[in-house]
Parts: sequence; structure tokens; C-alpha cells
Amino acid sequence: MRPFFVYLLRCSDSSYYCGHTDNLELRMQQHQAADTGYTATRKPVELMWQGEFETREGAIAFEQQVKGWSRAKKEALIAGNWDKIQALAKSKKAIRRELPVLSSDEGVEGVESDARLRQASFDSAQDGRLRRTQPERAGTVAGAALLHGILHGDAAAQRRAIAKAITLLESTRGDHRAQGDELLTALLPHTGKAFRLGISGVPGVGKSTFIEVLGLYLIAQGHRVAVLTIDPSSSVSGGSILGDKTRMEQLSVHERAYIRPSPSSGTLGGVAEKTREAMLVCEAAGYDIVIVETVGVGQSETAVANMTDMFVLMQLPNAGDDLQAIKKGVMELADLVVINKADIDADAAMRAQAQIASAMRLFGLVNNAMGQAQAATYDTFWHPQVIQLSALHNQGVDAFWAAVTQFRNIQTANGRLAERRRHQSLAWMWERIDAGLKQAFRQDPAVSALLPTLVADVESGRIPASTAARHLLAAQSGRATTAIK
Ligand SMILES: Nc1nc2c(ncn2[C@@H]2O[C@H](COP(=O)(O)OP(=O)(O)OP(=O)(O)O)[C@@H](O)[C@H]2O)c(=O)[nH]1
Ligand SMILES: [Mg+2]
Repeated sequence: MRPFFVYLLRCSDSSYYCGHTDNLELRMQQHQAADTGYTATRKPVELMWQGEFETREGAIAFEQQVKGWSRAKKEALIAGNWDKIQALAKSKKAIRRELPVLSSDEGVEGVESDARLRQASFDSAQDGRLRRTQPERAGTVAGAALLHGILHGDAAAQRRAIAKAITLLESTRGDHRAQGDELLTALLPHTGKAFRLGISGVPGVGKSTFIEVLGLYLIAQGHRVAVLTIDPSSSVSGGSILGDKTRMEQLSVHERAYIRPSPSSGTLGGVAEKTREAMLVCEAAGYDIVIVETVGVGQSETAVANMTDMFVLMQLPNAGDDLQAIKKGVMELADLVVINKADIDADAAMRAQAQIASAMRLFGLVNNAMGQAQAATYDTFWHPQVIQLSALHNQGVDAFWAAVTQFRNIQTANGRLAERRRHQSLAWMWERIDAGLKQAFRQDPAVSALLPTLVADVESGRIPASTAARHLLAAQSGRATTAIK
């Protein structure tokens, strides 16, 4: 029988939203699409807890109770701390017997407040009606279930497990982080077999349109395709959480595709970290092509190039007219440049192709002349190419994939692909260490005590920035020696 879920969402105003459903995935999509449980000031942000019930009545009864719970009790539930829930319940025994108070926007249609439901206690939730809670109920049982779902679940179960795993990995809570690390470590032996393709370009160049046709083309060839996006700007603008899914209409509903929008909060480093981890989850689940899309803002191209096997830069046909606009650094990252929308103006597309190719030669990215000796290197080393296509009219996708395949074959044979991944893993480790150290530094009490004064001193020009930095570093973890005179 289909289970019923009770779930707790953390909202943008830090309150918790409790609901029940028999289709958790759909309900989460509805929450994201703002169809339900959504007000201007209160947006569900994160799935914090879910429990599975055998009967609808059991789910509703438990939901009613949770809605009447204090914040502390809800947080104990999220932490899987049943002892604490019981302790809190005992301390408020009198209140517990009363009808749970529903706040106006927490109401759920069809809930009968009959005596039976009112009497239902948390204990009964444990005695069989609550079948399972995961992954938030701490411990290895949940982790194992999740791992099994990702590696061996049937299509629907696997999809749910992937979503849950990624949600867990995106959580900023310390205990979730620990569970996430455990899960990733267990998944790692199952990763690495996919080809990781990065695609970047200015907004509107046609990335999503292209990924839709490319994804369907690859699925027709027997591949399974995961699409992840990195968009650090979404945390500023509030994000087009499901915007890209709607532009990948067929792909997003295809059972052999998995699309995950960009994490909607955090710095580029944080967003990139979560995307990288989501990529590993998808690989372990058997997606053999992982596409990471990014809009070309800030350093996001570098972040994507640093986590993929091949980096593709999409350009508009008029890009050649304004080469200044193309950042040299980004050009250097590109293994392949694609001129999209060639259908609009074939001549402009040809011009752009020639101009970008010659600019890449100027940058020294492609050999100038193809002498005998250089021609030989074309079989053993990859030289970035420039091609044209029309995503909208599905033209040039086969030529694109032929270039990708050639890249993959050449770079696998000459060892560059393996080297790139090794380099990326180590670079990633150091990047995370840097970020971790910085965070620990900022959280250090001695540092935060000293920081405002030193910031003011540097701003007013009283002491040099480098001196202030040295003092702060020395102050960390009680290492302070001499106070500033
Ligand atoms: N004529 C033409 N239009 C295209 C082509 N590819 C995409 N478009 C159109 O360009 C517009 C933007 O396409 P998207 O795929 O959303 O672009 P994007 O790069 O994903 O944009 P962001 O997600 O905003 O960064 C849409 O209206 C597409 O229909 C193409 O090859 N030819
Ligand atoms: Mg897009």
C-alpha cells in the first residue's frame, strides 16, 4: 500500500511548516512552485524531516500533534531525538491532552478533528503506524536505506533517494553534514564512470534549449542524463528555482533524465560544492552523462570548468563582432566553443566561427599553422574547436556530440582526463580547507572580539592591512601574544 508522509519544512522566516501527503515528491514540487503552503513572507525552504505512515489517519493524527508542538519539540523530531520529545511531552502533560492548535495557514483540508484523532498520541505513531523516518532520523539505518535507494532502487524510488540525498547534502546543519559525508564516502566507489560536461554562456544564449535537445539525443542513444545548474545569482534574486525545468520540458519528465536546479543559497564556493556532490550522487545512481550548466556570471565558469571533464562555451553569432566582450580567461577554459542560433544569420555565424577560431589562435590556444609535426599532435592531444549549431532547430547536435566523443577518446588515451580529475580532486580539497579555515577563523571568539577595532583601524588608515591581518591570525585560538599598542 502506498505510504502517507508527514513532513516538516523549514520556512524562510525560520518557522516550520508541517503537512501530510501521499506523494512527497509532487508535494515538494508544489511547494517549490508556490502552489501550496506559500505566502509572501513565508516560503518553504528546506525539507527537514519526513515520516512514513501506513494509514492516512495515522499520518493526519501525527501531523495534528506536530502542529501543536513547541519549536523545541519540532527540532527534537528533526534531530530524531525521541527521548527528548518524550521528556518535553511529559513536562507538558496537561497541554498535551488538549487539541493541538492549528495556525491559520497551517490548516489542511479534510482533517476531521474527531475524538479519535485528538486522542492519538505520539506513542502510537511509534507503535506501527509510523513506519519509517529518513534520512533525518540519525544513524546508519537511514543512511543505508538512502544508499540502497540510490544504488538499487527502482526508477521512482531511486529518484526519491537522489532528491533526498541531495537535500541532505545541501543542508547546512552540522549533523546533516556528518550524515552527508558518510553517504558520499559510501557512494564514492560507485562514481567516476560518467562523463562530466560543463556548459556555460551568457543568459539567453540557449543553454537550456540546447541541453534539452542534447539530453534527448543522448537518451535515444541509451544514455542516462543528469543536469545540474550552478547559478550563484539565484541566491541574490531569490532564484528561478524551477525555471530551467520548464525550459527543458521533455527532458525534465523523462525517466532517464534527472534535473536539479541550482542550490538557492550560498556563495559560489558553497553552491559549487553542493553541485559537485550532487554530481557524485547522480553518477552513483548510474547517470553516465552529467551536464553542469552555468550562466556566465562572476567566476562560475571557472567553478564549472574545475568540476567537469570538458568545458563548452556557448556564444551568440554576433560574438565575433565584439571579441572584447569575451573574457580571455574564459576562452582559455573552453575545450569547445559553440556558436548557437546559427539559424538566425548564417553569415554572422560563419564570421563568428572564423573570428573566434582566429582569436583562440592568437591566444595561443590553437596552433597557428598545421605543419606535419603539428598535424600529428591532433591525434594525440585535443585542440579546442569552434562549431556552429541551432539548438532551437535541433541542427548540429550530432556534430557536437562527435566532437565531444573525439575529445573524450583523445584525452582518455593520452591520460589527460585522468590527470584533470586528479588535479580537480586535490584542488577541491584545498579549496574546501581554505574555506573551512576561513570560517573557523571568523568564528573564533578571540578573532571576533578583535575584528571590529582592527577593521576600523584599517579603514581609517591607522594601521596597515597586513599588520591587522597578522594580529588577527596571532589572536586566533588564544595564540595572542602582544596586544596592539
Ligand atoms: N533562433 C534561435 N533561438 C534559440 C536557439 N536556441 C535558443 N533559442 C531561444 O533563445 C531563448 C533563450 O534560450 P534559453 O535556452 O532559455 O537560454 P539560456 O542560455 O538557458 O538562458 P538562461 O537560463 O537565462 O541563462 C529562448 O527563447 C530560445 O527559444 C536557436 O538555436 N535559434
Ligand atoms: Mg537556462
